[in-house]
Amino acid sequence: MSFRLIFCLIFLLPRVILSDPSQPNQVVLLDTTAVLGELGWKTYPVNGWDAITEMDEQNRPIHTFQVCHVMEPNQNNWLRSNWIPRQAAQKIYVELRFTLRDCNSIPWVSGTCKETFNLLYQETDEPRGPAARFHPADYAKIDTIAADESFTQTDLGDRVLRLNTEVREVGPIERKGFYLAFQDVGACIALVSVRVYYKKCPSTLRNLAAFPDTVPRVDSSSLVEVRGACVENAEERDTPKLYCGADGDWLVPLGRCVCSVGHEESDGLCLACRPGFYKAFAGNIKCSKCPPHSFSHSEGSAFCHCEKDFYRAPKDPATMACTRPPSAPRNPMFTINETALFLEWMPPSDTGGRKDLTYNVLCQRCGGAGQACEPCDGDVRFVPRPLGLTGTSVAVQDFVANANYTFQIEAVNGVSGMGRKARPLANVTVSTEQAGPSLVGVVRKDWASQNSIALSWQEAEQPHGAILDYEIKYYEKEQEQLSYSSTRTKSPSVIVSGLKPSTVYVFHVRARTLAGYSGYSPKSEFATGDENSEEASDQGPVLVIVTAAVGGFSLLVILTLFLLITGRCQWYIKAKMKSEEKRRTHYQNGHVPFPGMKTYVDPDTYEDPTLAVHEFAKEIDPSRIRIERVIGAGEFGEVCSGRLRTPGKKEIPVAIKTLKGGYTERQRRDFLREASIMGQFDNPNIIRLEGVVTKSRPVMIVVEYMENGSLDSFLRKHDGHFTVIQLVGMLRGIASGMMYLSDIGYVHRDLAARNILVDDNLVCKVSDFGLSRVLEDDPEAAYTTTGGKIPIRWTAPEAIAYRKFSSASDVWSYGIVMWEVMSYGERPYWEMSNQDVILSIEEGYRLPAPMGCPVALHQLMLHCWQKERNRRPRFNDIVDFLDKLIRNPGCLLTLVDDVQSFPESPEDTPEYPLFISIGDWLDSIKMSQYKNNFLAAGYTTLDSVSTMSIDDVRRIGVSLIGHQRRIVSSIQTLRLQFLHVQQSGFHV
Ligand code: ACK
Repeated sequence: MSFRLIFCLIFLLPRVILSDPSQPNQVVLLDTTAVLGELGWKTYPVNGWDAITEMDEQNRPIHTFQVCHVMEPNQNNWLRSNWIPRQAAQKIYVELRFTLRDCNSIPWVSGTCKETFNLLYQETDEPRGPAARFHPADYAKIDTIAADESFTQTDLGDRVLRLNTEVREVGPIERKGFYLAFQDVGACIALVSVRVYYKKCPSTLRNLAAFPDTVPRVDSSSLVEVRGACVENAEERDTPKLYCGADGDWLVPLGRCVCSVGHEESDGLCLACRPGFYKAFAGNIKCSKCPPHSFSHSEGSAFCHCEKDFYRAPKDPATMACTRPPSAPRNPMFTINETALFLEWMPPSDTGGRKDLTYNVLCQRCGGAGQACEPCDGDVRFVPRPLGLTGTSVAVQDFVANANYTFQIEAVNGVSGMGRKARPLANVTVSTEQAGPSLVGVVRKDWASQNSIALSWQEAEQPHGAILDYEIKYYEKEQEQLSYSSTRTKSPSVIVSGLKPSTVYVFHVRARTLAGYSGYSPKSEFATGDENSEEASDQGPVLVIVTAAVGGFSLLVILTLFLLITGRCQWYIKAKMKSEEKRRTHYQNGHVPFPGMKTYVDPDTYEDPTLAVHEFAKEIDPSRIRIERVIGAGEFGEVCSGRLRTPGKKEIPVAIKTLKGGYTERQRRDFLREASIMGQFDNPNIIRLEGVVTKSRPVMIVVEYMENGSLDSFLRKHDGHFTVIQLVGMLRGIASGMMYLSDIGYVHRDLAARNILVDDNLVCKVSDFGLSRVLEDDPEAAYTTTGGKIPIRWTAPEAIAYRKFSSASDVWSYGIVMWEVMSYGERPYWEMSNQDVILSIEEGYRLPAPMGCPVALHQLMLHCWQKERNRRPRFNDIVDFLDKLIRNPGCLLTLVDDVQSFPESPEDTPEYPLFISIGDWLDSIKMSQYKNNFLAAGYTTLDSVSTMSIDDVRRIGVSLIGHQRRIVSSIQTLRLQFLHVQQSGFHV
């Protein structure tokens, strides 16, 4: 009995779609369902497998192969495909769809019926000829295929046919092609379809890069790295890459391309910008509309051209609108007094659309009637300068009496000079009509030493009023064109010091009255003496002062002068002598401690840091500590307050710093480093270490308790509550602690009010030790370009610039702490950015005196902030000075607010910047919002502002106390500046 018929009847299944063309990561090598003609597969023996081709409803063939010799034993029927070219495949997948009858469903077949068949393959480089014989042994077995589902039985006892799908991988395939073979050993099978494919990662566009079709590796765990090529009008940012996975999926996109200039991304491609738009930079940004006053006519523009009469400065970005030169300044005005001429104007009505507006003032001096005008050249002096002014005013000094001056004020911006338009100028003509003094008489040399020359001269014959002072201008004869110095004196003689030996100098003298300056006397040339000069002994009181200043004790000299002038505090001279002597023995060649004084040991020099802790800190049994409450959070863990019991002693309050759990070895070392440092100190103004807990958890550092916490928050909480003497007492304590540290060679690096602790008797103690860790910890510390973190506002410029930390840089920080204390915890430099702080210090700006600050203290601050670090006072100078102030509180009565006259400044008095407009000044103290209040109240010049009292400031509408304080502090400094300008010599 043949089962073929039975089988055919049950086999007629609906047509199944066997291949899925929407699978882009498969390349099909063979799909029997898609073959339209004869398949032409071979069978061995010919009557084993049967090829049946039916037609579907669309008249396409359905190729099936059947075999069902279940009744006969020893079946060995082979079906072999045609030769299948491998193409790029390294590994192929064979997907079989078939039905298989279970032997139980066929009567009388037990023993011969099978339920599996074998799948085999053979690789060859070319198809075998038609005459080639079939050798089963040439085929390698891929797998024995069994049905997942064969015929199953329904509840009603009917059998339902199920289609099986099996997929097998074969690889690596190395020859050019292969045959598949199906071996039947006695089963009842219908092979409905065979699909052979390999996998690939299909070509794709990703991140504006194109990736080609890529065949995965045979080894499924390794990926193929593929480099993409940027699409047209795109350029590489980071090399675009994708990885092709074994299943034909792209993985891990890296790098990218971006659209080039003039092009923007759209649907994965880079399209040209439309006319009227531009894109100046490569990047995945959209094209932008041309900025105002510019246009683009073509597609793909990288920039827009400026309209007529509009320009771009060389550094203007393409994104900026085109701009034009400004119109002329408006309403030029002048005011004149005896010594200074102030020019003021209003900004131009058209700034040209730019912000970089500056002004140039050109000066011409005109003689009497009919005489031609000529450039003023170096005759007059402009403060701050004649060119590149940012404000709308300038002071003109040193003009000659009885002359006519014409000033041309020009507004300039970044595109001035482009195009060919005439320069718009505003003109002011000023006549200095008052009669100035006539020339002084002949200048004589009285004597000369190696470094000084004494001069005298006859007073002007026609002074036309009281001589206010004389100005002596001098320069090295050889260096005439390069620079000159000047000095002033009230009497008709002077000793000019600081000169080079054996050098010829040229001197000019001129007199000043309320009406202005006389002309300069004719040149007088005098030489200094050489080393053997008999005149080489410097004498007289002025010389003593000069010597002292040159000796580097400028602070003391200034203060001496100041205090002498105020007619009090004679003790200071003695103190100065003692302090100088002490310093000479103590500080020669840097740090040399007194004999017997211990020197600080850096714990980092210990190979084993634990050893350092135990050398300098006592181990405390934790049972002696009682933690009461948490008072703050440190970087390493909580800071608590509590009590420490010591046998035979009174229980004492302590602060306990803890190291939180889960720390690393490095954190533990950094945490304990502070104890190793603190344990070396023994001074009433340094926080005292009681001991450490290292042998149990948590690790702790126990220090004395300071009832009032950190100084900055303490002062802010008690704003205005203390007398000046109390504040000076606190400062004295800090200076004394710092003197101790510098004496034993420890540089703190982070001295600031936040790192000072205060006890309930207002005693201040220096805390927060730990070298670099301190800075890591400090929220104020910012990274600098030289590396490392630095609290910029508290740090000396040399430490910021090249990490030159020293006791002298600690002195700078101490000056800042003084300022914090005197301003009750105000933030140094207010809201200025760190960068602005660095720049303004570099330009010579220093913090003004806080409101109510005694002159002597602000002077001390200024000396701590000397740029030259060797000129700063040492901590022992500071302690001595503060001690004297405390003993003579009368010296603290002169507040900066009250200063009406200021002593002659020595050469090293810091220079302050001169603000010329109210706007500049308010900008510099970040109070620009009040500009209109000043102007509306009639304060149009800084001169007038410098006379304002705190009541005036309140009256013009500054209601916030902090702002009042900041403005008044700065007004005090302005006052000093005016005095300083009027009274000091100038260096050009
Ligand atoms: O400003 P404060 O009250 O003072 O808050 C901080 C907080 O712990 C985190 O450092 C306070 N603090 C630190 N050390 C001590 C101490 N020895 N005595 C009292 N308070 C301390 C500090």
